[in-house]
Amino acid sequence: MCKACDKKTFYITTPIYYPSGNPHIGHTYTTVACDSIARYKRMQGYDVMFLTGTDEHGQKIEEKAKERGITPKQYVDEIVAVFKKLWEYMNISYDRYIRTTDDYHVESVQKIFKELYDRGYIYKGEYAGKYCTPCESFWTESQLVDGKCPDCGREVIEAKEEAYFFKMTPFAERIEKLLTETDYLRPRTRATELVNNFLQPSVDENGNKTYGLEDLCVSRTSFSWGIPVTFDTKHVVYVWIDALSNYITALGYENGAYDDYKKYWPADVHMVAKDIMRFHAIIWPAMLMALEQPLPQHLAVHGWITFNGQKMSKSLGNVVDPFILGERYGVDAIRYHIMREMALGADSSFSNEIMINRINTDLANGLGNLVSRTVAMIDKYFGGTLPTDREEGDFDADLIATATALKAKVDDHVENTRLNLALEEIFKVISRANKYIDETTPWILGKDESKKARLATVLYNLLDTIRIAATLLSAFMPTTMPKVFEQIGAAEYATYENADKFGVLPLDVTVKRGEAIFPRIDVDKE
Ligand code: ME8
Repeated sequence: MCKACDKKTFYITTPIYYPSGNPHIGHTYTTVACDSIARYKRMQGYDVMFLTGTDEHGQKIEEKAKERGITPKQYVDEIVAVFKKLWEYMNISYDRYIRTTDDYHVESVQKIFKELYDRGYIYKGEYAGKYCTPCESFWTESQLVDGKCPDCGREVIEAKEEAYFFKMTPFAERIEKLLTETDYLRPRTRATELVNNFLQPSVDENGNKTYGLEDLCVSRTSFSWGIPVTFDTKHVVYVWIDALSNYITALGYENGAYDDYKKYWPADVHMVAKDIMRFHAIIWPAMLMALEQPLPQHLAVHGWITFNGQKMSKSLGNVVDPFILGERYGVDAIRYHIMREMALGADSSFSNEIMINRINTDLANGLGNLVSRTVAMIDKYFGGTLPTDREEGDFDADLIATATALKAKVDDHVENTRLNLALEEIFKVISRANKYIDETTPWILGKDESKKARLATVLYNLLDTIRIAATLLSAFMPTTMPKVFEQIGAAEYATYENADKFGVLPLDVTVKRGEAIFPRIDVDKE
């Protein structure tokens, strides 16, 4: 709760992405999904903090910069500019952008590292293990798949060096409970896999529960592009303590750059894909437990956008460029498509054909057609302004009940990060409205002078249903919905508060014909 304004707060984060290559449609998915939730929450009256950013340290970046003969900072600056440009292009309403190279973050991470050391949770040891250079990940023998990196399937090398470690076992039992007994992890079905693969609980001969959870290597000496450990400067903080801390340093934890920690922490939703689930499900809670800080409410884990069955990724080079898609099909159509296709927890295979069909069926034929038919009929039969006489008839009650029940359903799905289902519900109402046109046959009513009041009622019901659907959709498709409001004469009435009420538009509403909101894509031409 914000003390100054009495509003409930809502804090949502994307992962901070590696600027080791340009962003693709996978990064776009997570960011667009968080953006839609942030917008929905703002619409509901929450004081929202939506954080995104970039994770800029590490060996891979150091190497890439070297190849190009520039400094790592110059290298990341260029790519960060592309990330920011993409988020602007995709209409992402983030409130704050953190770069792990920002001074305040560096300062906080150094303090966090020292604090964990002083509390006895970080100790010095030696690391020997299998290392995947492209993924910057150490693996144990048992985690390898056919002797190769379990994330990218490539060769690993033997590596050994002095390193600091973070003790994980003191937190294992609490983490197991967090994953299996609370609503932290979404979907919960992933808890078993995490517990078995990483916590590895077992009962010893004396009946005591033990865990096979390994300590985490948290410093490196083999490269220098990282945050130096203040009390042992040949070490740099290694990836996860640097990266995960962003969620609190961006609010001002252990730094003077911001002062929002008390207001927004703990986070309401961290959204990530399954590749970094274990870090957010196990290491992040352990770090917070060690620092004696409150734990985030929810970790929402989505699957991967795949292409020909493989994860779309920079290192595999099979990426789809969101700028190109947006130019071709429209930013909101892309936002809609990726959110509609991805079910929480499952992968979603990217295909142009599915995307075009989806855009044509739902957006052009479904919503676009509903708006243009309704507005065109009001123009044709009433010169653009409805008369105020009304006559109720068959099918009205069902349409109105369906439309007014929508908000509660969408609220529930957004609350539980099921964005595909939220969109599915909205489009059921749009289909219901299109069916209502077939049931009430306004073109026949229009031929009969004595049916004018009935015709006005039918067209009004359509407008008010569109208002409800478009209001709820405006969090997902923020560019095009204002155009819908404009056309249906709802600009001042399209509020969240009105989204479960019917009869909100004035009886003598005036519509304004405009361009097709979602033009149909010619499949053959494509
Ligand atoms: O892991 N499908 O950065 P990263 C869906 N810096 N989502 C995808 C995706 C795909 N094919 N590819 C990427 C890192 N993503 C760390 C994170 S957080 C403290 C540190 C999205 O650039 C998805 O959100 O590899 C995934 O978790 C993230 O990008 C990984 O981004």
